[in-house]
Amino acid sequence: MAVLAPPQVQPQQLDFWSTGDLRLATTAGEIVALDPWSWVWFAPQWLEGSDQLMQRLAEDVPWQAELRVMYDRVLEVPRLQAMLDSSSFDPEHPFSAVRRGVEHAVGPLMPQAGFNLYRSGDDSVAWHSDRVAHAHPASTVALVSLGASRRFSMRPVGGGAARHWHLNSGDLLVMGGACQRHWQHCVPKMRHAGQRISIGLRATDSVRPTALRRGGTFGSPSCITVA
Ligand SMILES: O=C(O)CCC(=O)C(=O)O
Repeated sequence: MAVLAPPQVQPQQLDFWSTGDLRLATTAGEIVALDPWSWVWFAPQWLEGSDQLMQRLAEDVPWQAELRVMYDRVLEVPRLQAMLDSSSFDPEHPFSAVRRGVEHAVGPLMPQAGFNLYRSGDDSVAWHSDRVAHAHPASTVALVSLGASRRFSMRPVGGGAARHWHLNSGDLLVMGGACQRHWQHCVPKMRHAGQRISIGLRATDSVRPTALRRGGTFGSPSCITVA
């Protein structure tokens, strides 16, 4: 099957939501088709005021260091993590504002939010696909980046060339369609990096991002429907 040419979304002023120091969705970014069923929407500088949000989350999230058994060894997971129900945040908390912004952009979200704190360049997340796809094959995963810049890579599950993005503070990256079945993603270690927090929000369905609904093009809708 022919692979779609990466569709382009013209940057546009969405400016739909702001509160306090936070301002969301200043650019629509670009949507790239990874294969006929999988797409990534990358919206750089989607969130202004990300430093304050990073500070609040660093203080307010109950971060956990976890251990994992790998073969016969017990290893520390190389980052701090938390999985929280979004309702545990006050509606006035900047996280709640960001969640409403993501929901506005991609559609209804699952209540759970995943948080990762990368303390330095030694912290990372290895190649994986999100487990949400086991129950929801067409799930959409939105990642909001805060703090230090890190590389984010995706590679086809069956092998093939990887794609890379540089995620800066305030960027939004959304993986949609069949990304969690056909592709894996990772944040590799790097030599020098400061602290970074990522917020992961998930939708059970393959959604059409606002950027597309507002006039972007992505071939026909069936291109983002899991076959
Ligand atoms: O930190 C990121 O941007 C990626 C996080 C991730 O892949 C995950 O939590 O499953």
